[in-house]
Amino acid sequence: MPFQDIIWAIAMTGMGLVALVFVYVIVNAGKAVDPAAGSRTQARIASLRKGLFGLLLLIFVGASWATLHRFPIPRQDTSLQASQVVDVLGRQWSWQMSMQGQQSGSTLQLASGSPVEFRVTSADVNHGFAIYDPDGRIVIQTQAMPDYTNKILYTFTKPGTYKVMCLEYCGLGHAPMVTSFEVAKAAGG
Ligand SMILES: [Cu+2]
Repeated sequence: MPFQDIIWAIAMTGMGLVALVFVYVIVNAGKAVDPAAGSRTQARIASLRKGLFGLLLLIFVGASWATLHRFPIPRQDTSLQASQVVDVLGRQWSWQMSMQGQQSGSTLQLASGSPVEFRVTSADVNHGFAIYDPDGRIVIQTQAMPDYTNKILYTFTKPGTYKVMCLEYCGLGHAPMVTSFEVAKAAGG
């Protein structure tokens, strides 16, 4: 069954249940209520409400933990202790990436298996710094902002040629604002 049909079936079932509740309420609206049965119902509703609140709380905490426990943004106010540090400067319309100890102007060479800290900033307007793996999948991204440095941390596992593209429209030369770098297997790693 296609995914959309499953969602459709779930939605129709849910709407059907709501409609049934409406019908039940309308049919029973005119009937006189036995006071004892009324207070029993009140008590049942109160305990149901408590249970539902507990369930929602559990779902909220569980979903928050599941989606945030590996928060992808490292602390910005301390040194990240990465063995490889790359300074990234975006400008209209090119990327300048440099690592200490490597000749500027040549293609950046990184090693896989150990964390790389990218310190990303901009010389003019906001740019979006995004790294794509050799298969064209985005692996990490952050904003390149003037007068501010955003730090991101990433450990490459796949050797190959990685592409950097701008993710925020920054003027006429935005589309070709592309560069690349190499990731090689670390010696002995
Ligand atoms: Cu751009």
